[in-house]
Amino acid sequence: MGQVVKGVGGIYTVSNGEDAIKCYPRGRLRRQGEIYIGDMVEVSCDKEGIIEAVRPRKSALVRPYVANIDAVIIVIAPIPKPDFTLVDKLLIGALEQKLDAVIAINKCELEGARELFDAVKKDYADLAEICLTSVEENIGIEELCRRVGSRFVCLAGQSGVGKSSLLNALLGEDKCAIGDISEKSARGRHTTRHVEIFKSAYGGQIADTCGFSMLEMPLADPSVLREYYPDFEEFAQSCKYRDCRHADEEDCGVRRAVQEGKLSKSRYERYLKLYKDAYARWINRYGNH
Ligand SMILES: Nc1nc2c(ncn2[C@@H]2O[C@H](COP(=O)(O)OP(=O)(O)OP(=O)(O)O)[C@@H](O)[C@H]2O)c(=O)[nH]1
Ligand SMILES: [Mg+2]
Ligand SMILES: [Zn+2]
Repeated sequence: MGQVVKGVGGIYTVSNGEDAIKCYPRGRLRRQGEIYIGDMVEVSCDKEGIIEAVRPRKSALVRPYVANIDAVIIVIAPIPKPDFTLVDKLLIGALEQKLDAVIAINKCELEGARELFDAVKKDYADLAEICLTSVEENIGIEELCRRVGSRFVCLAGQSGVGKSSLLNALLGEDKCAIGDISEKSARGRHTTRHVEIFKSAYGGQIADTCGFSMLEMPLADPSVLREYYPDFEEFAQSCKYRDCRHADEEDCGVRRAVQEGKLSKSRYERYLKLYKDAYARWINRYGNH
């Protein structure tokens, strides 16, 4: 048995902790989405390694496919402009999979980092550990390394925020290619195109991923979305209806908390947009009943 630490073009690298071998999946496991990076797999060896079976997963994230992680490090930066809806979606994914979440504000030496830190604290203080890092000026790297500890973590976030740079800094070695930010759009270019797992200093593992910028919410019942907003919970207690979705219901405790400045307006507005999108997709698929 071993762990899938890398997969490119249908060929997987499986490691038993010491040696790594190239493996091909057997039969139906060749289909896309059957094998996740991080999977524990049964391997048989003939001339080459064959992946025979995948062990049950402790956790699973899709697009990119990563299995068995303990925590997700959501990386944002002053440049490219943060996409907080993506942060919200990644947090929903983390909660759904019962993963710990860390938000790393990278490029913290740049202008705007302080304001970004305050905004992140306002919206996410109850939901994730928050830390500041700069690969450029070697700030917060040691601390982030300690936070990773012996866990298996995955770096996630927009293209160009510095995930691969952070990984290299955490490993103390240049293992991953890093990209340029294109000057015109200040957007990343998707330099990392596959997921790969590396050993970290404190006995854990770190997976670098590509941008996740296409992350879509699964087609889920929109009414369950509120379950992934634990920060709304205390205010939802005073909603008139127990199954209130905090959209346009009368006497909604969550909307009241927003009006009274007790709950972040921007976080609520992004929730409402995600709710309405999910609702529209649900109606489109199952009709209005
Ligand atoms: N100023 C500054 N630039 C940084 C810092 N960390 C990374 N960068 C730069 O940000 C750019 C993008 O870095 P990457 O590590 O390739 O970003 P990524 O998140 O892996 O991007 P994808 O692989 O496309 O998802 C590079 O030009 C890095 O040099 C930092 O702390 N400060
Ligand atoms: Mg990268
Ligand atoms: Zn409500």
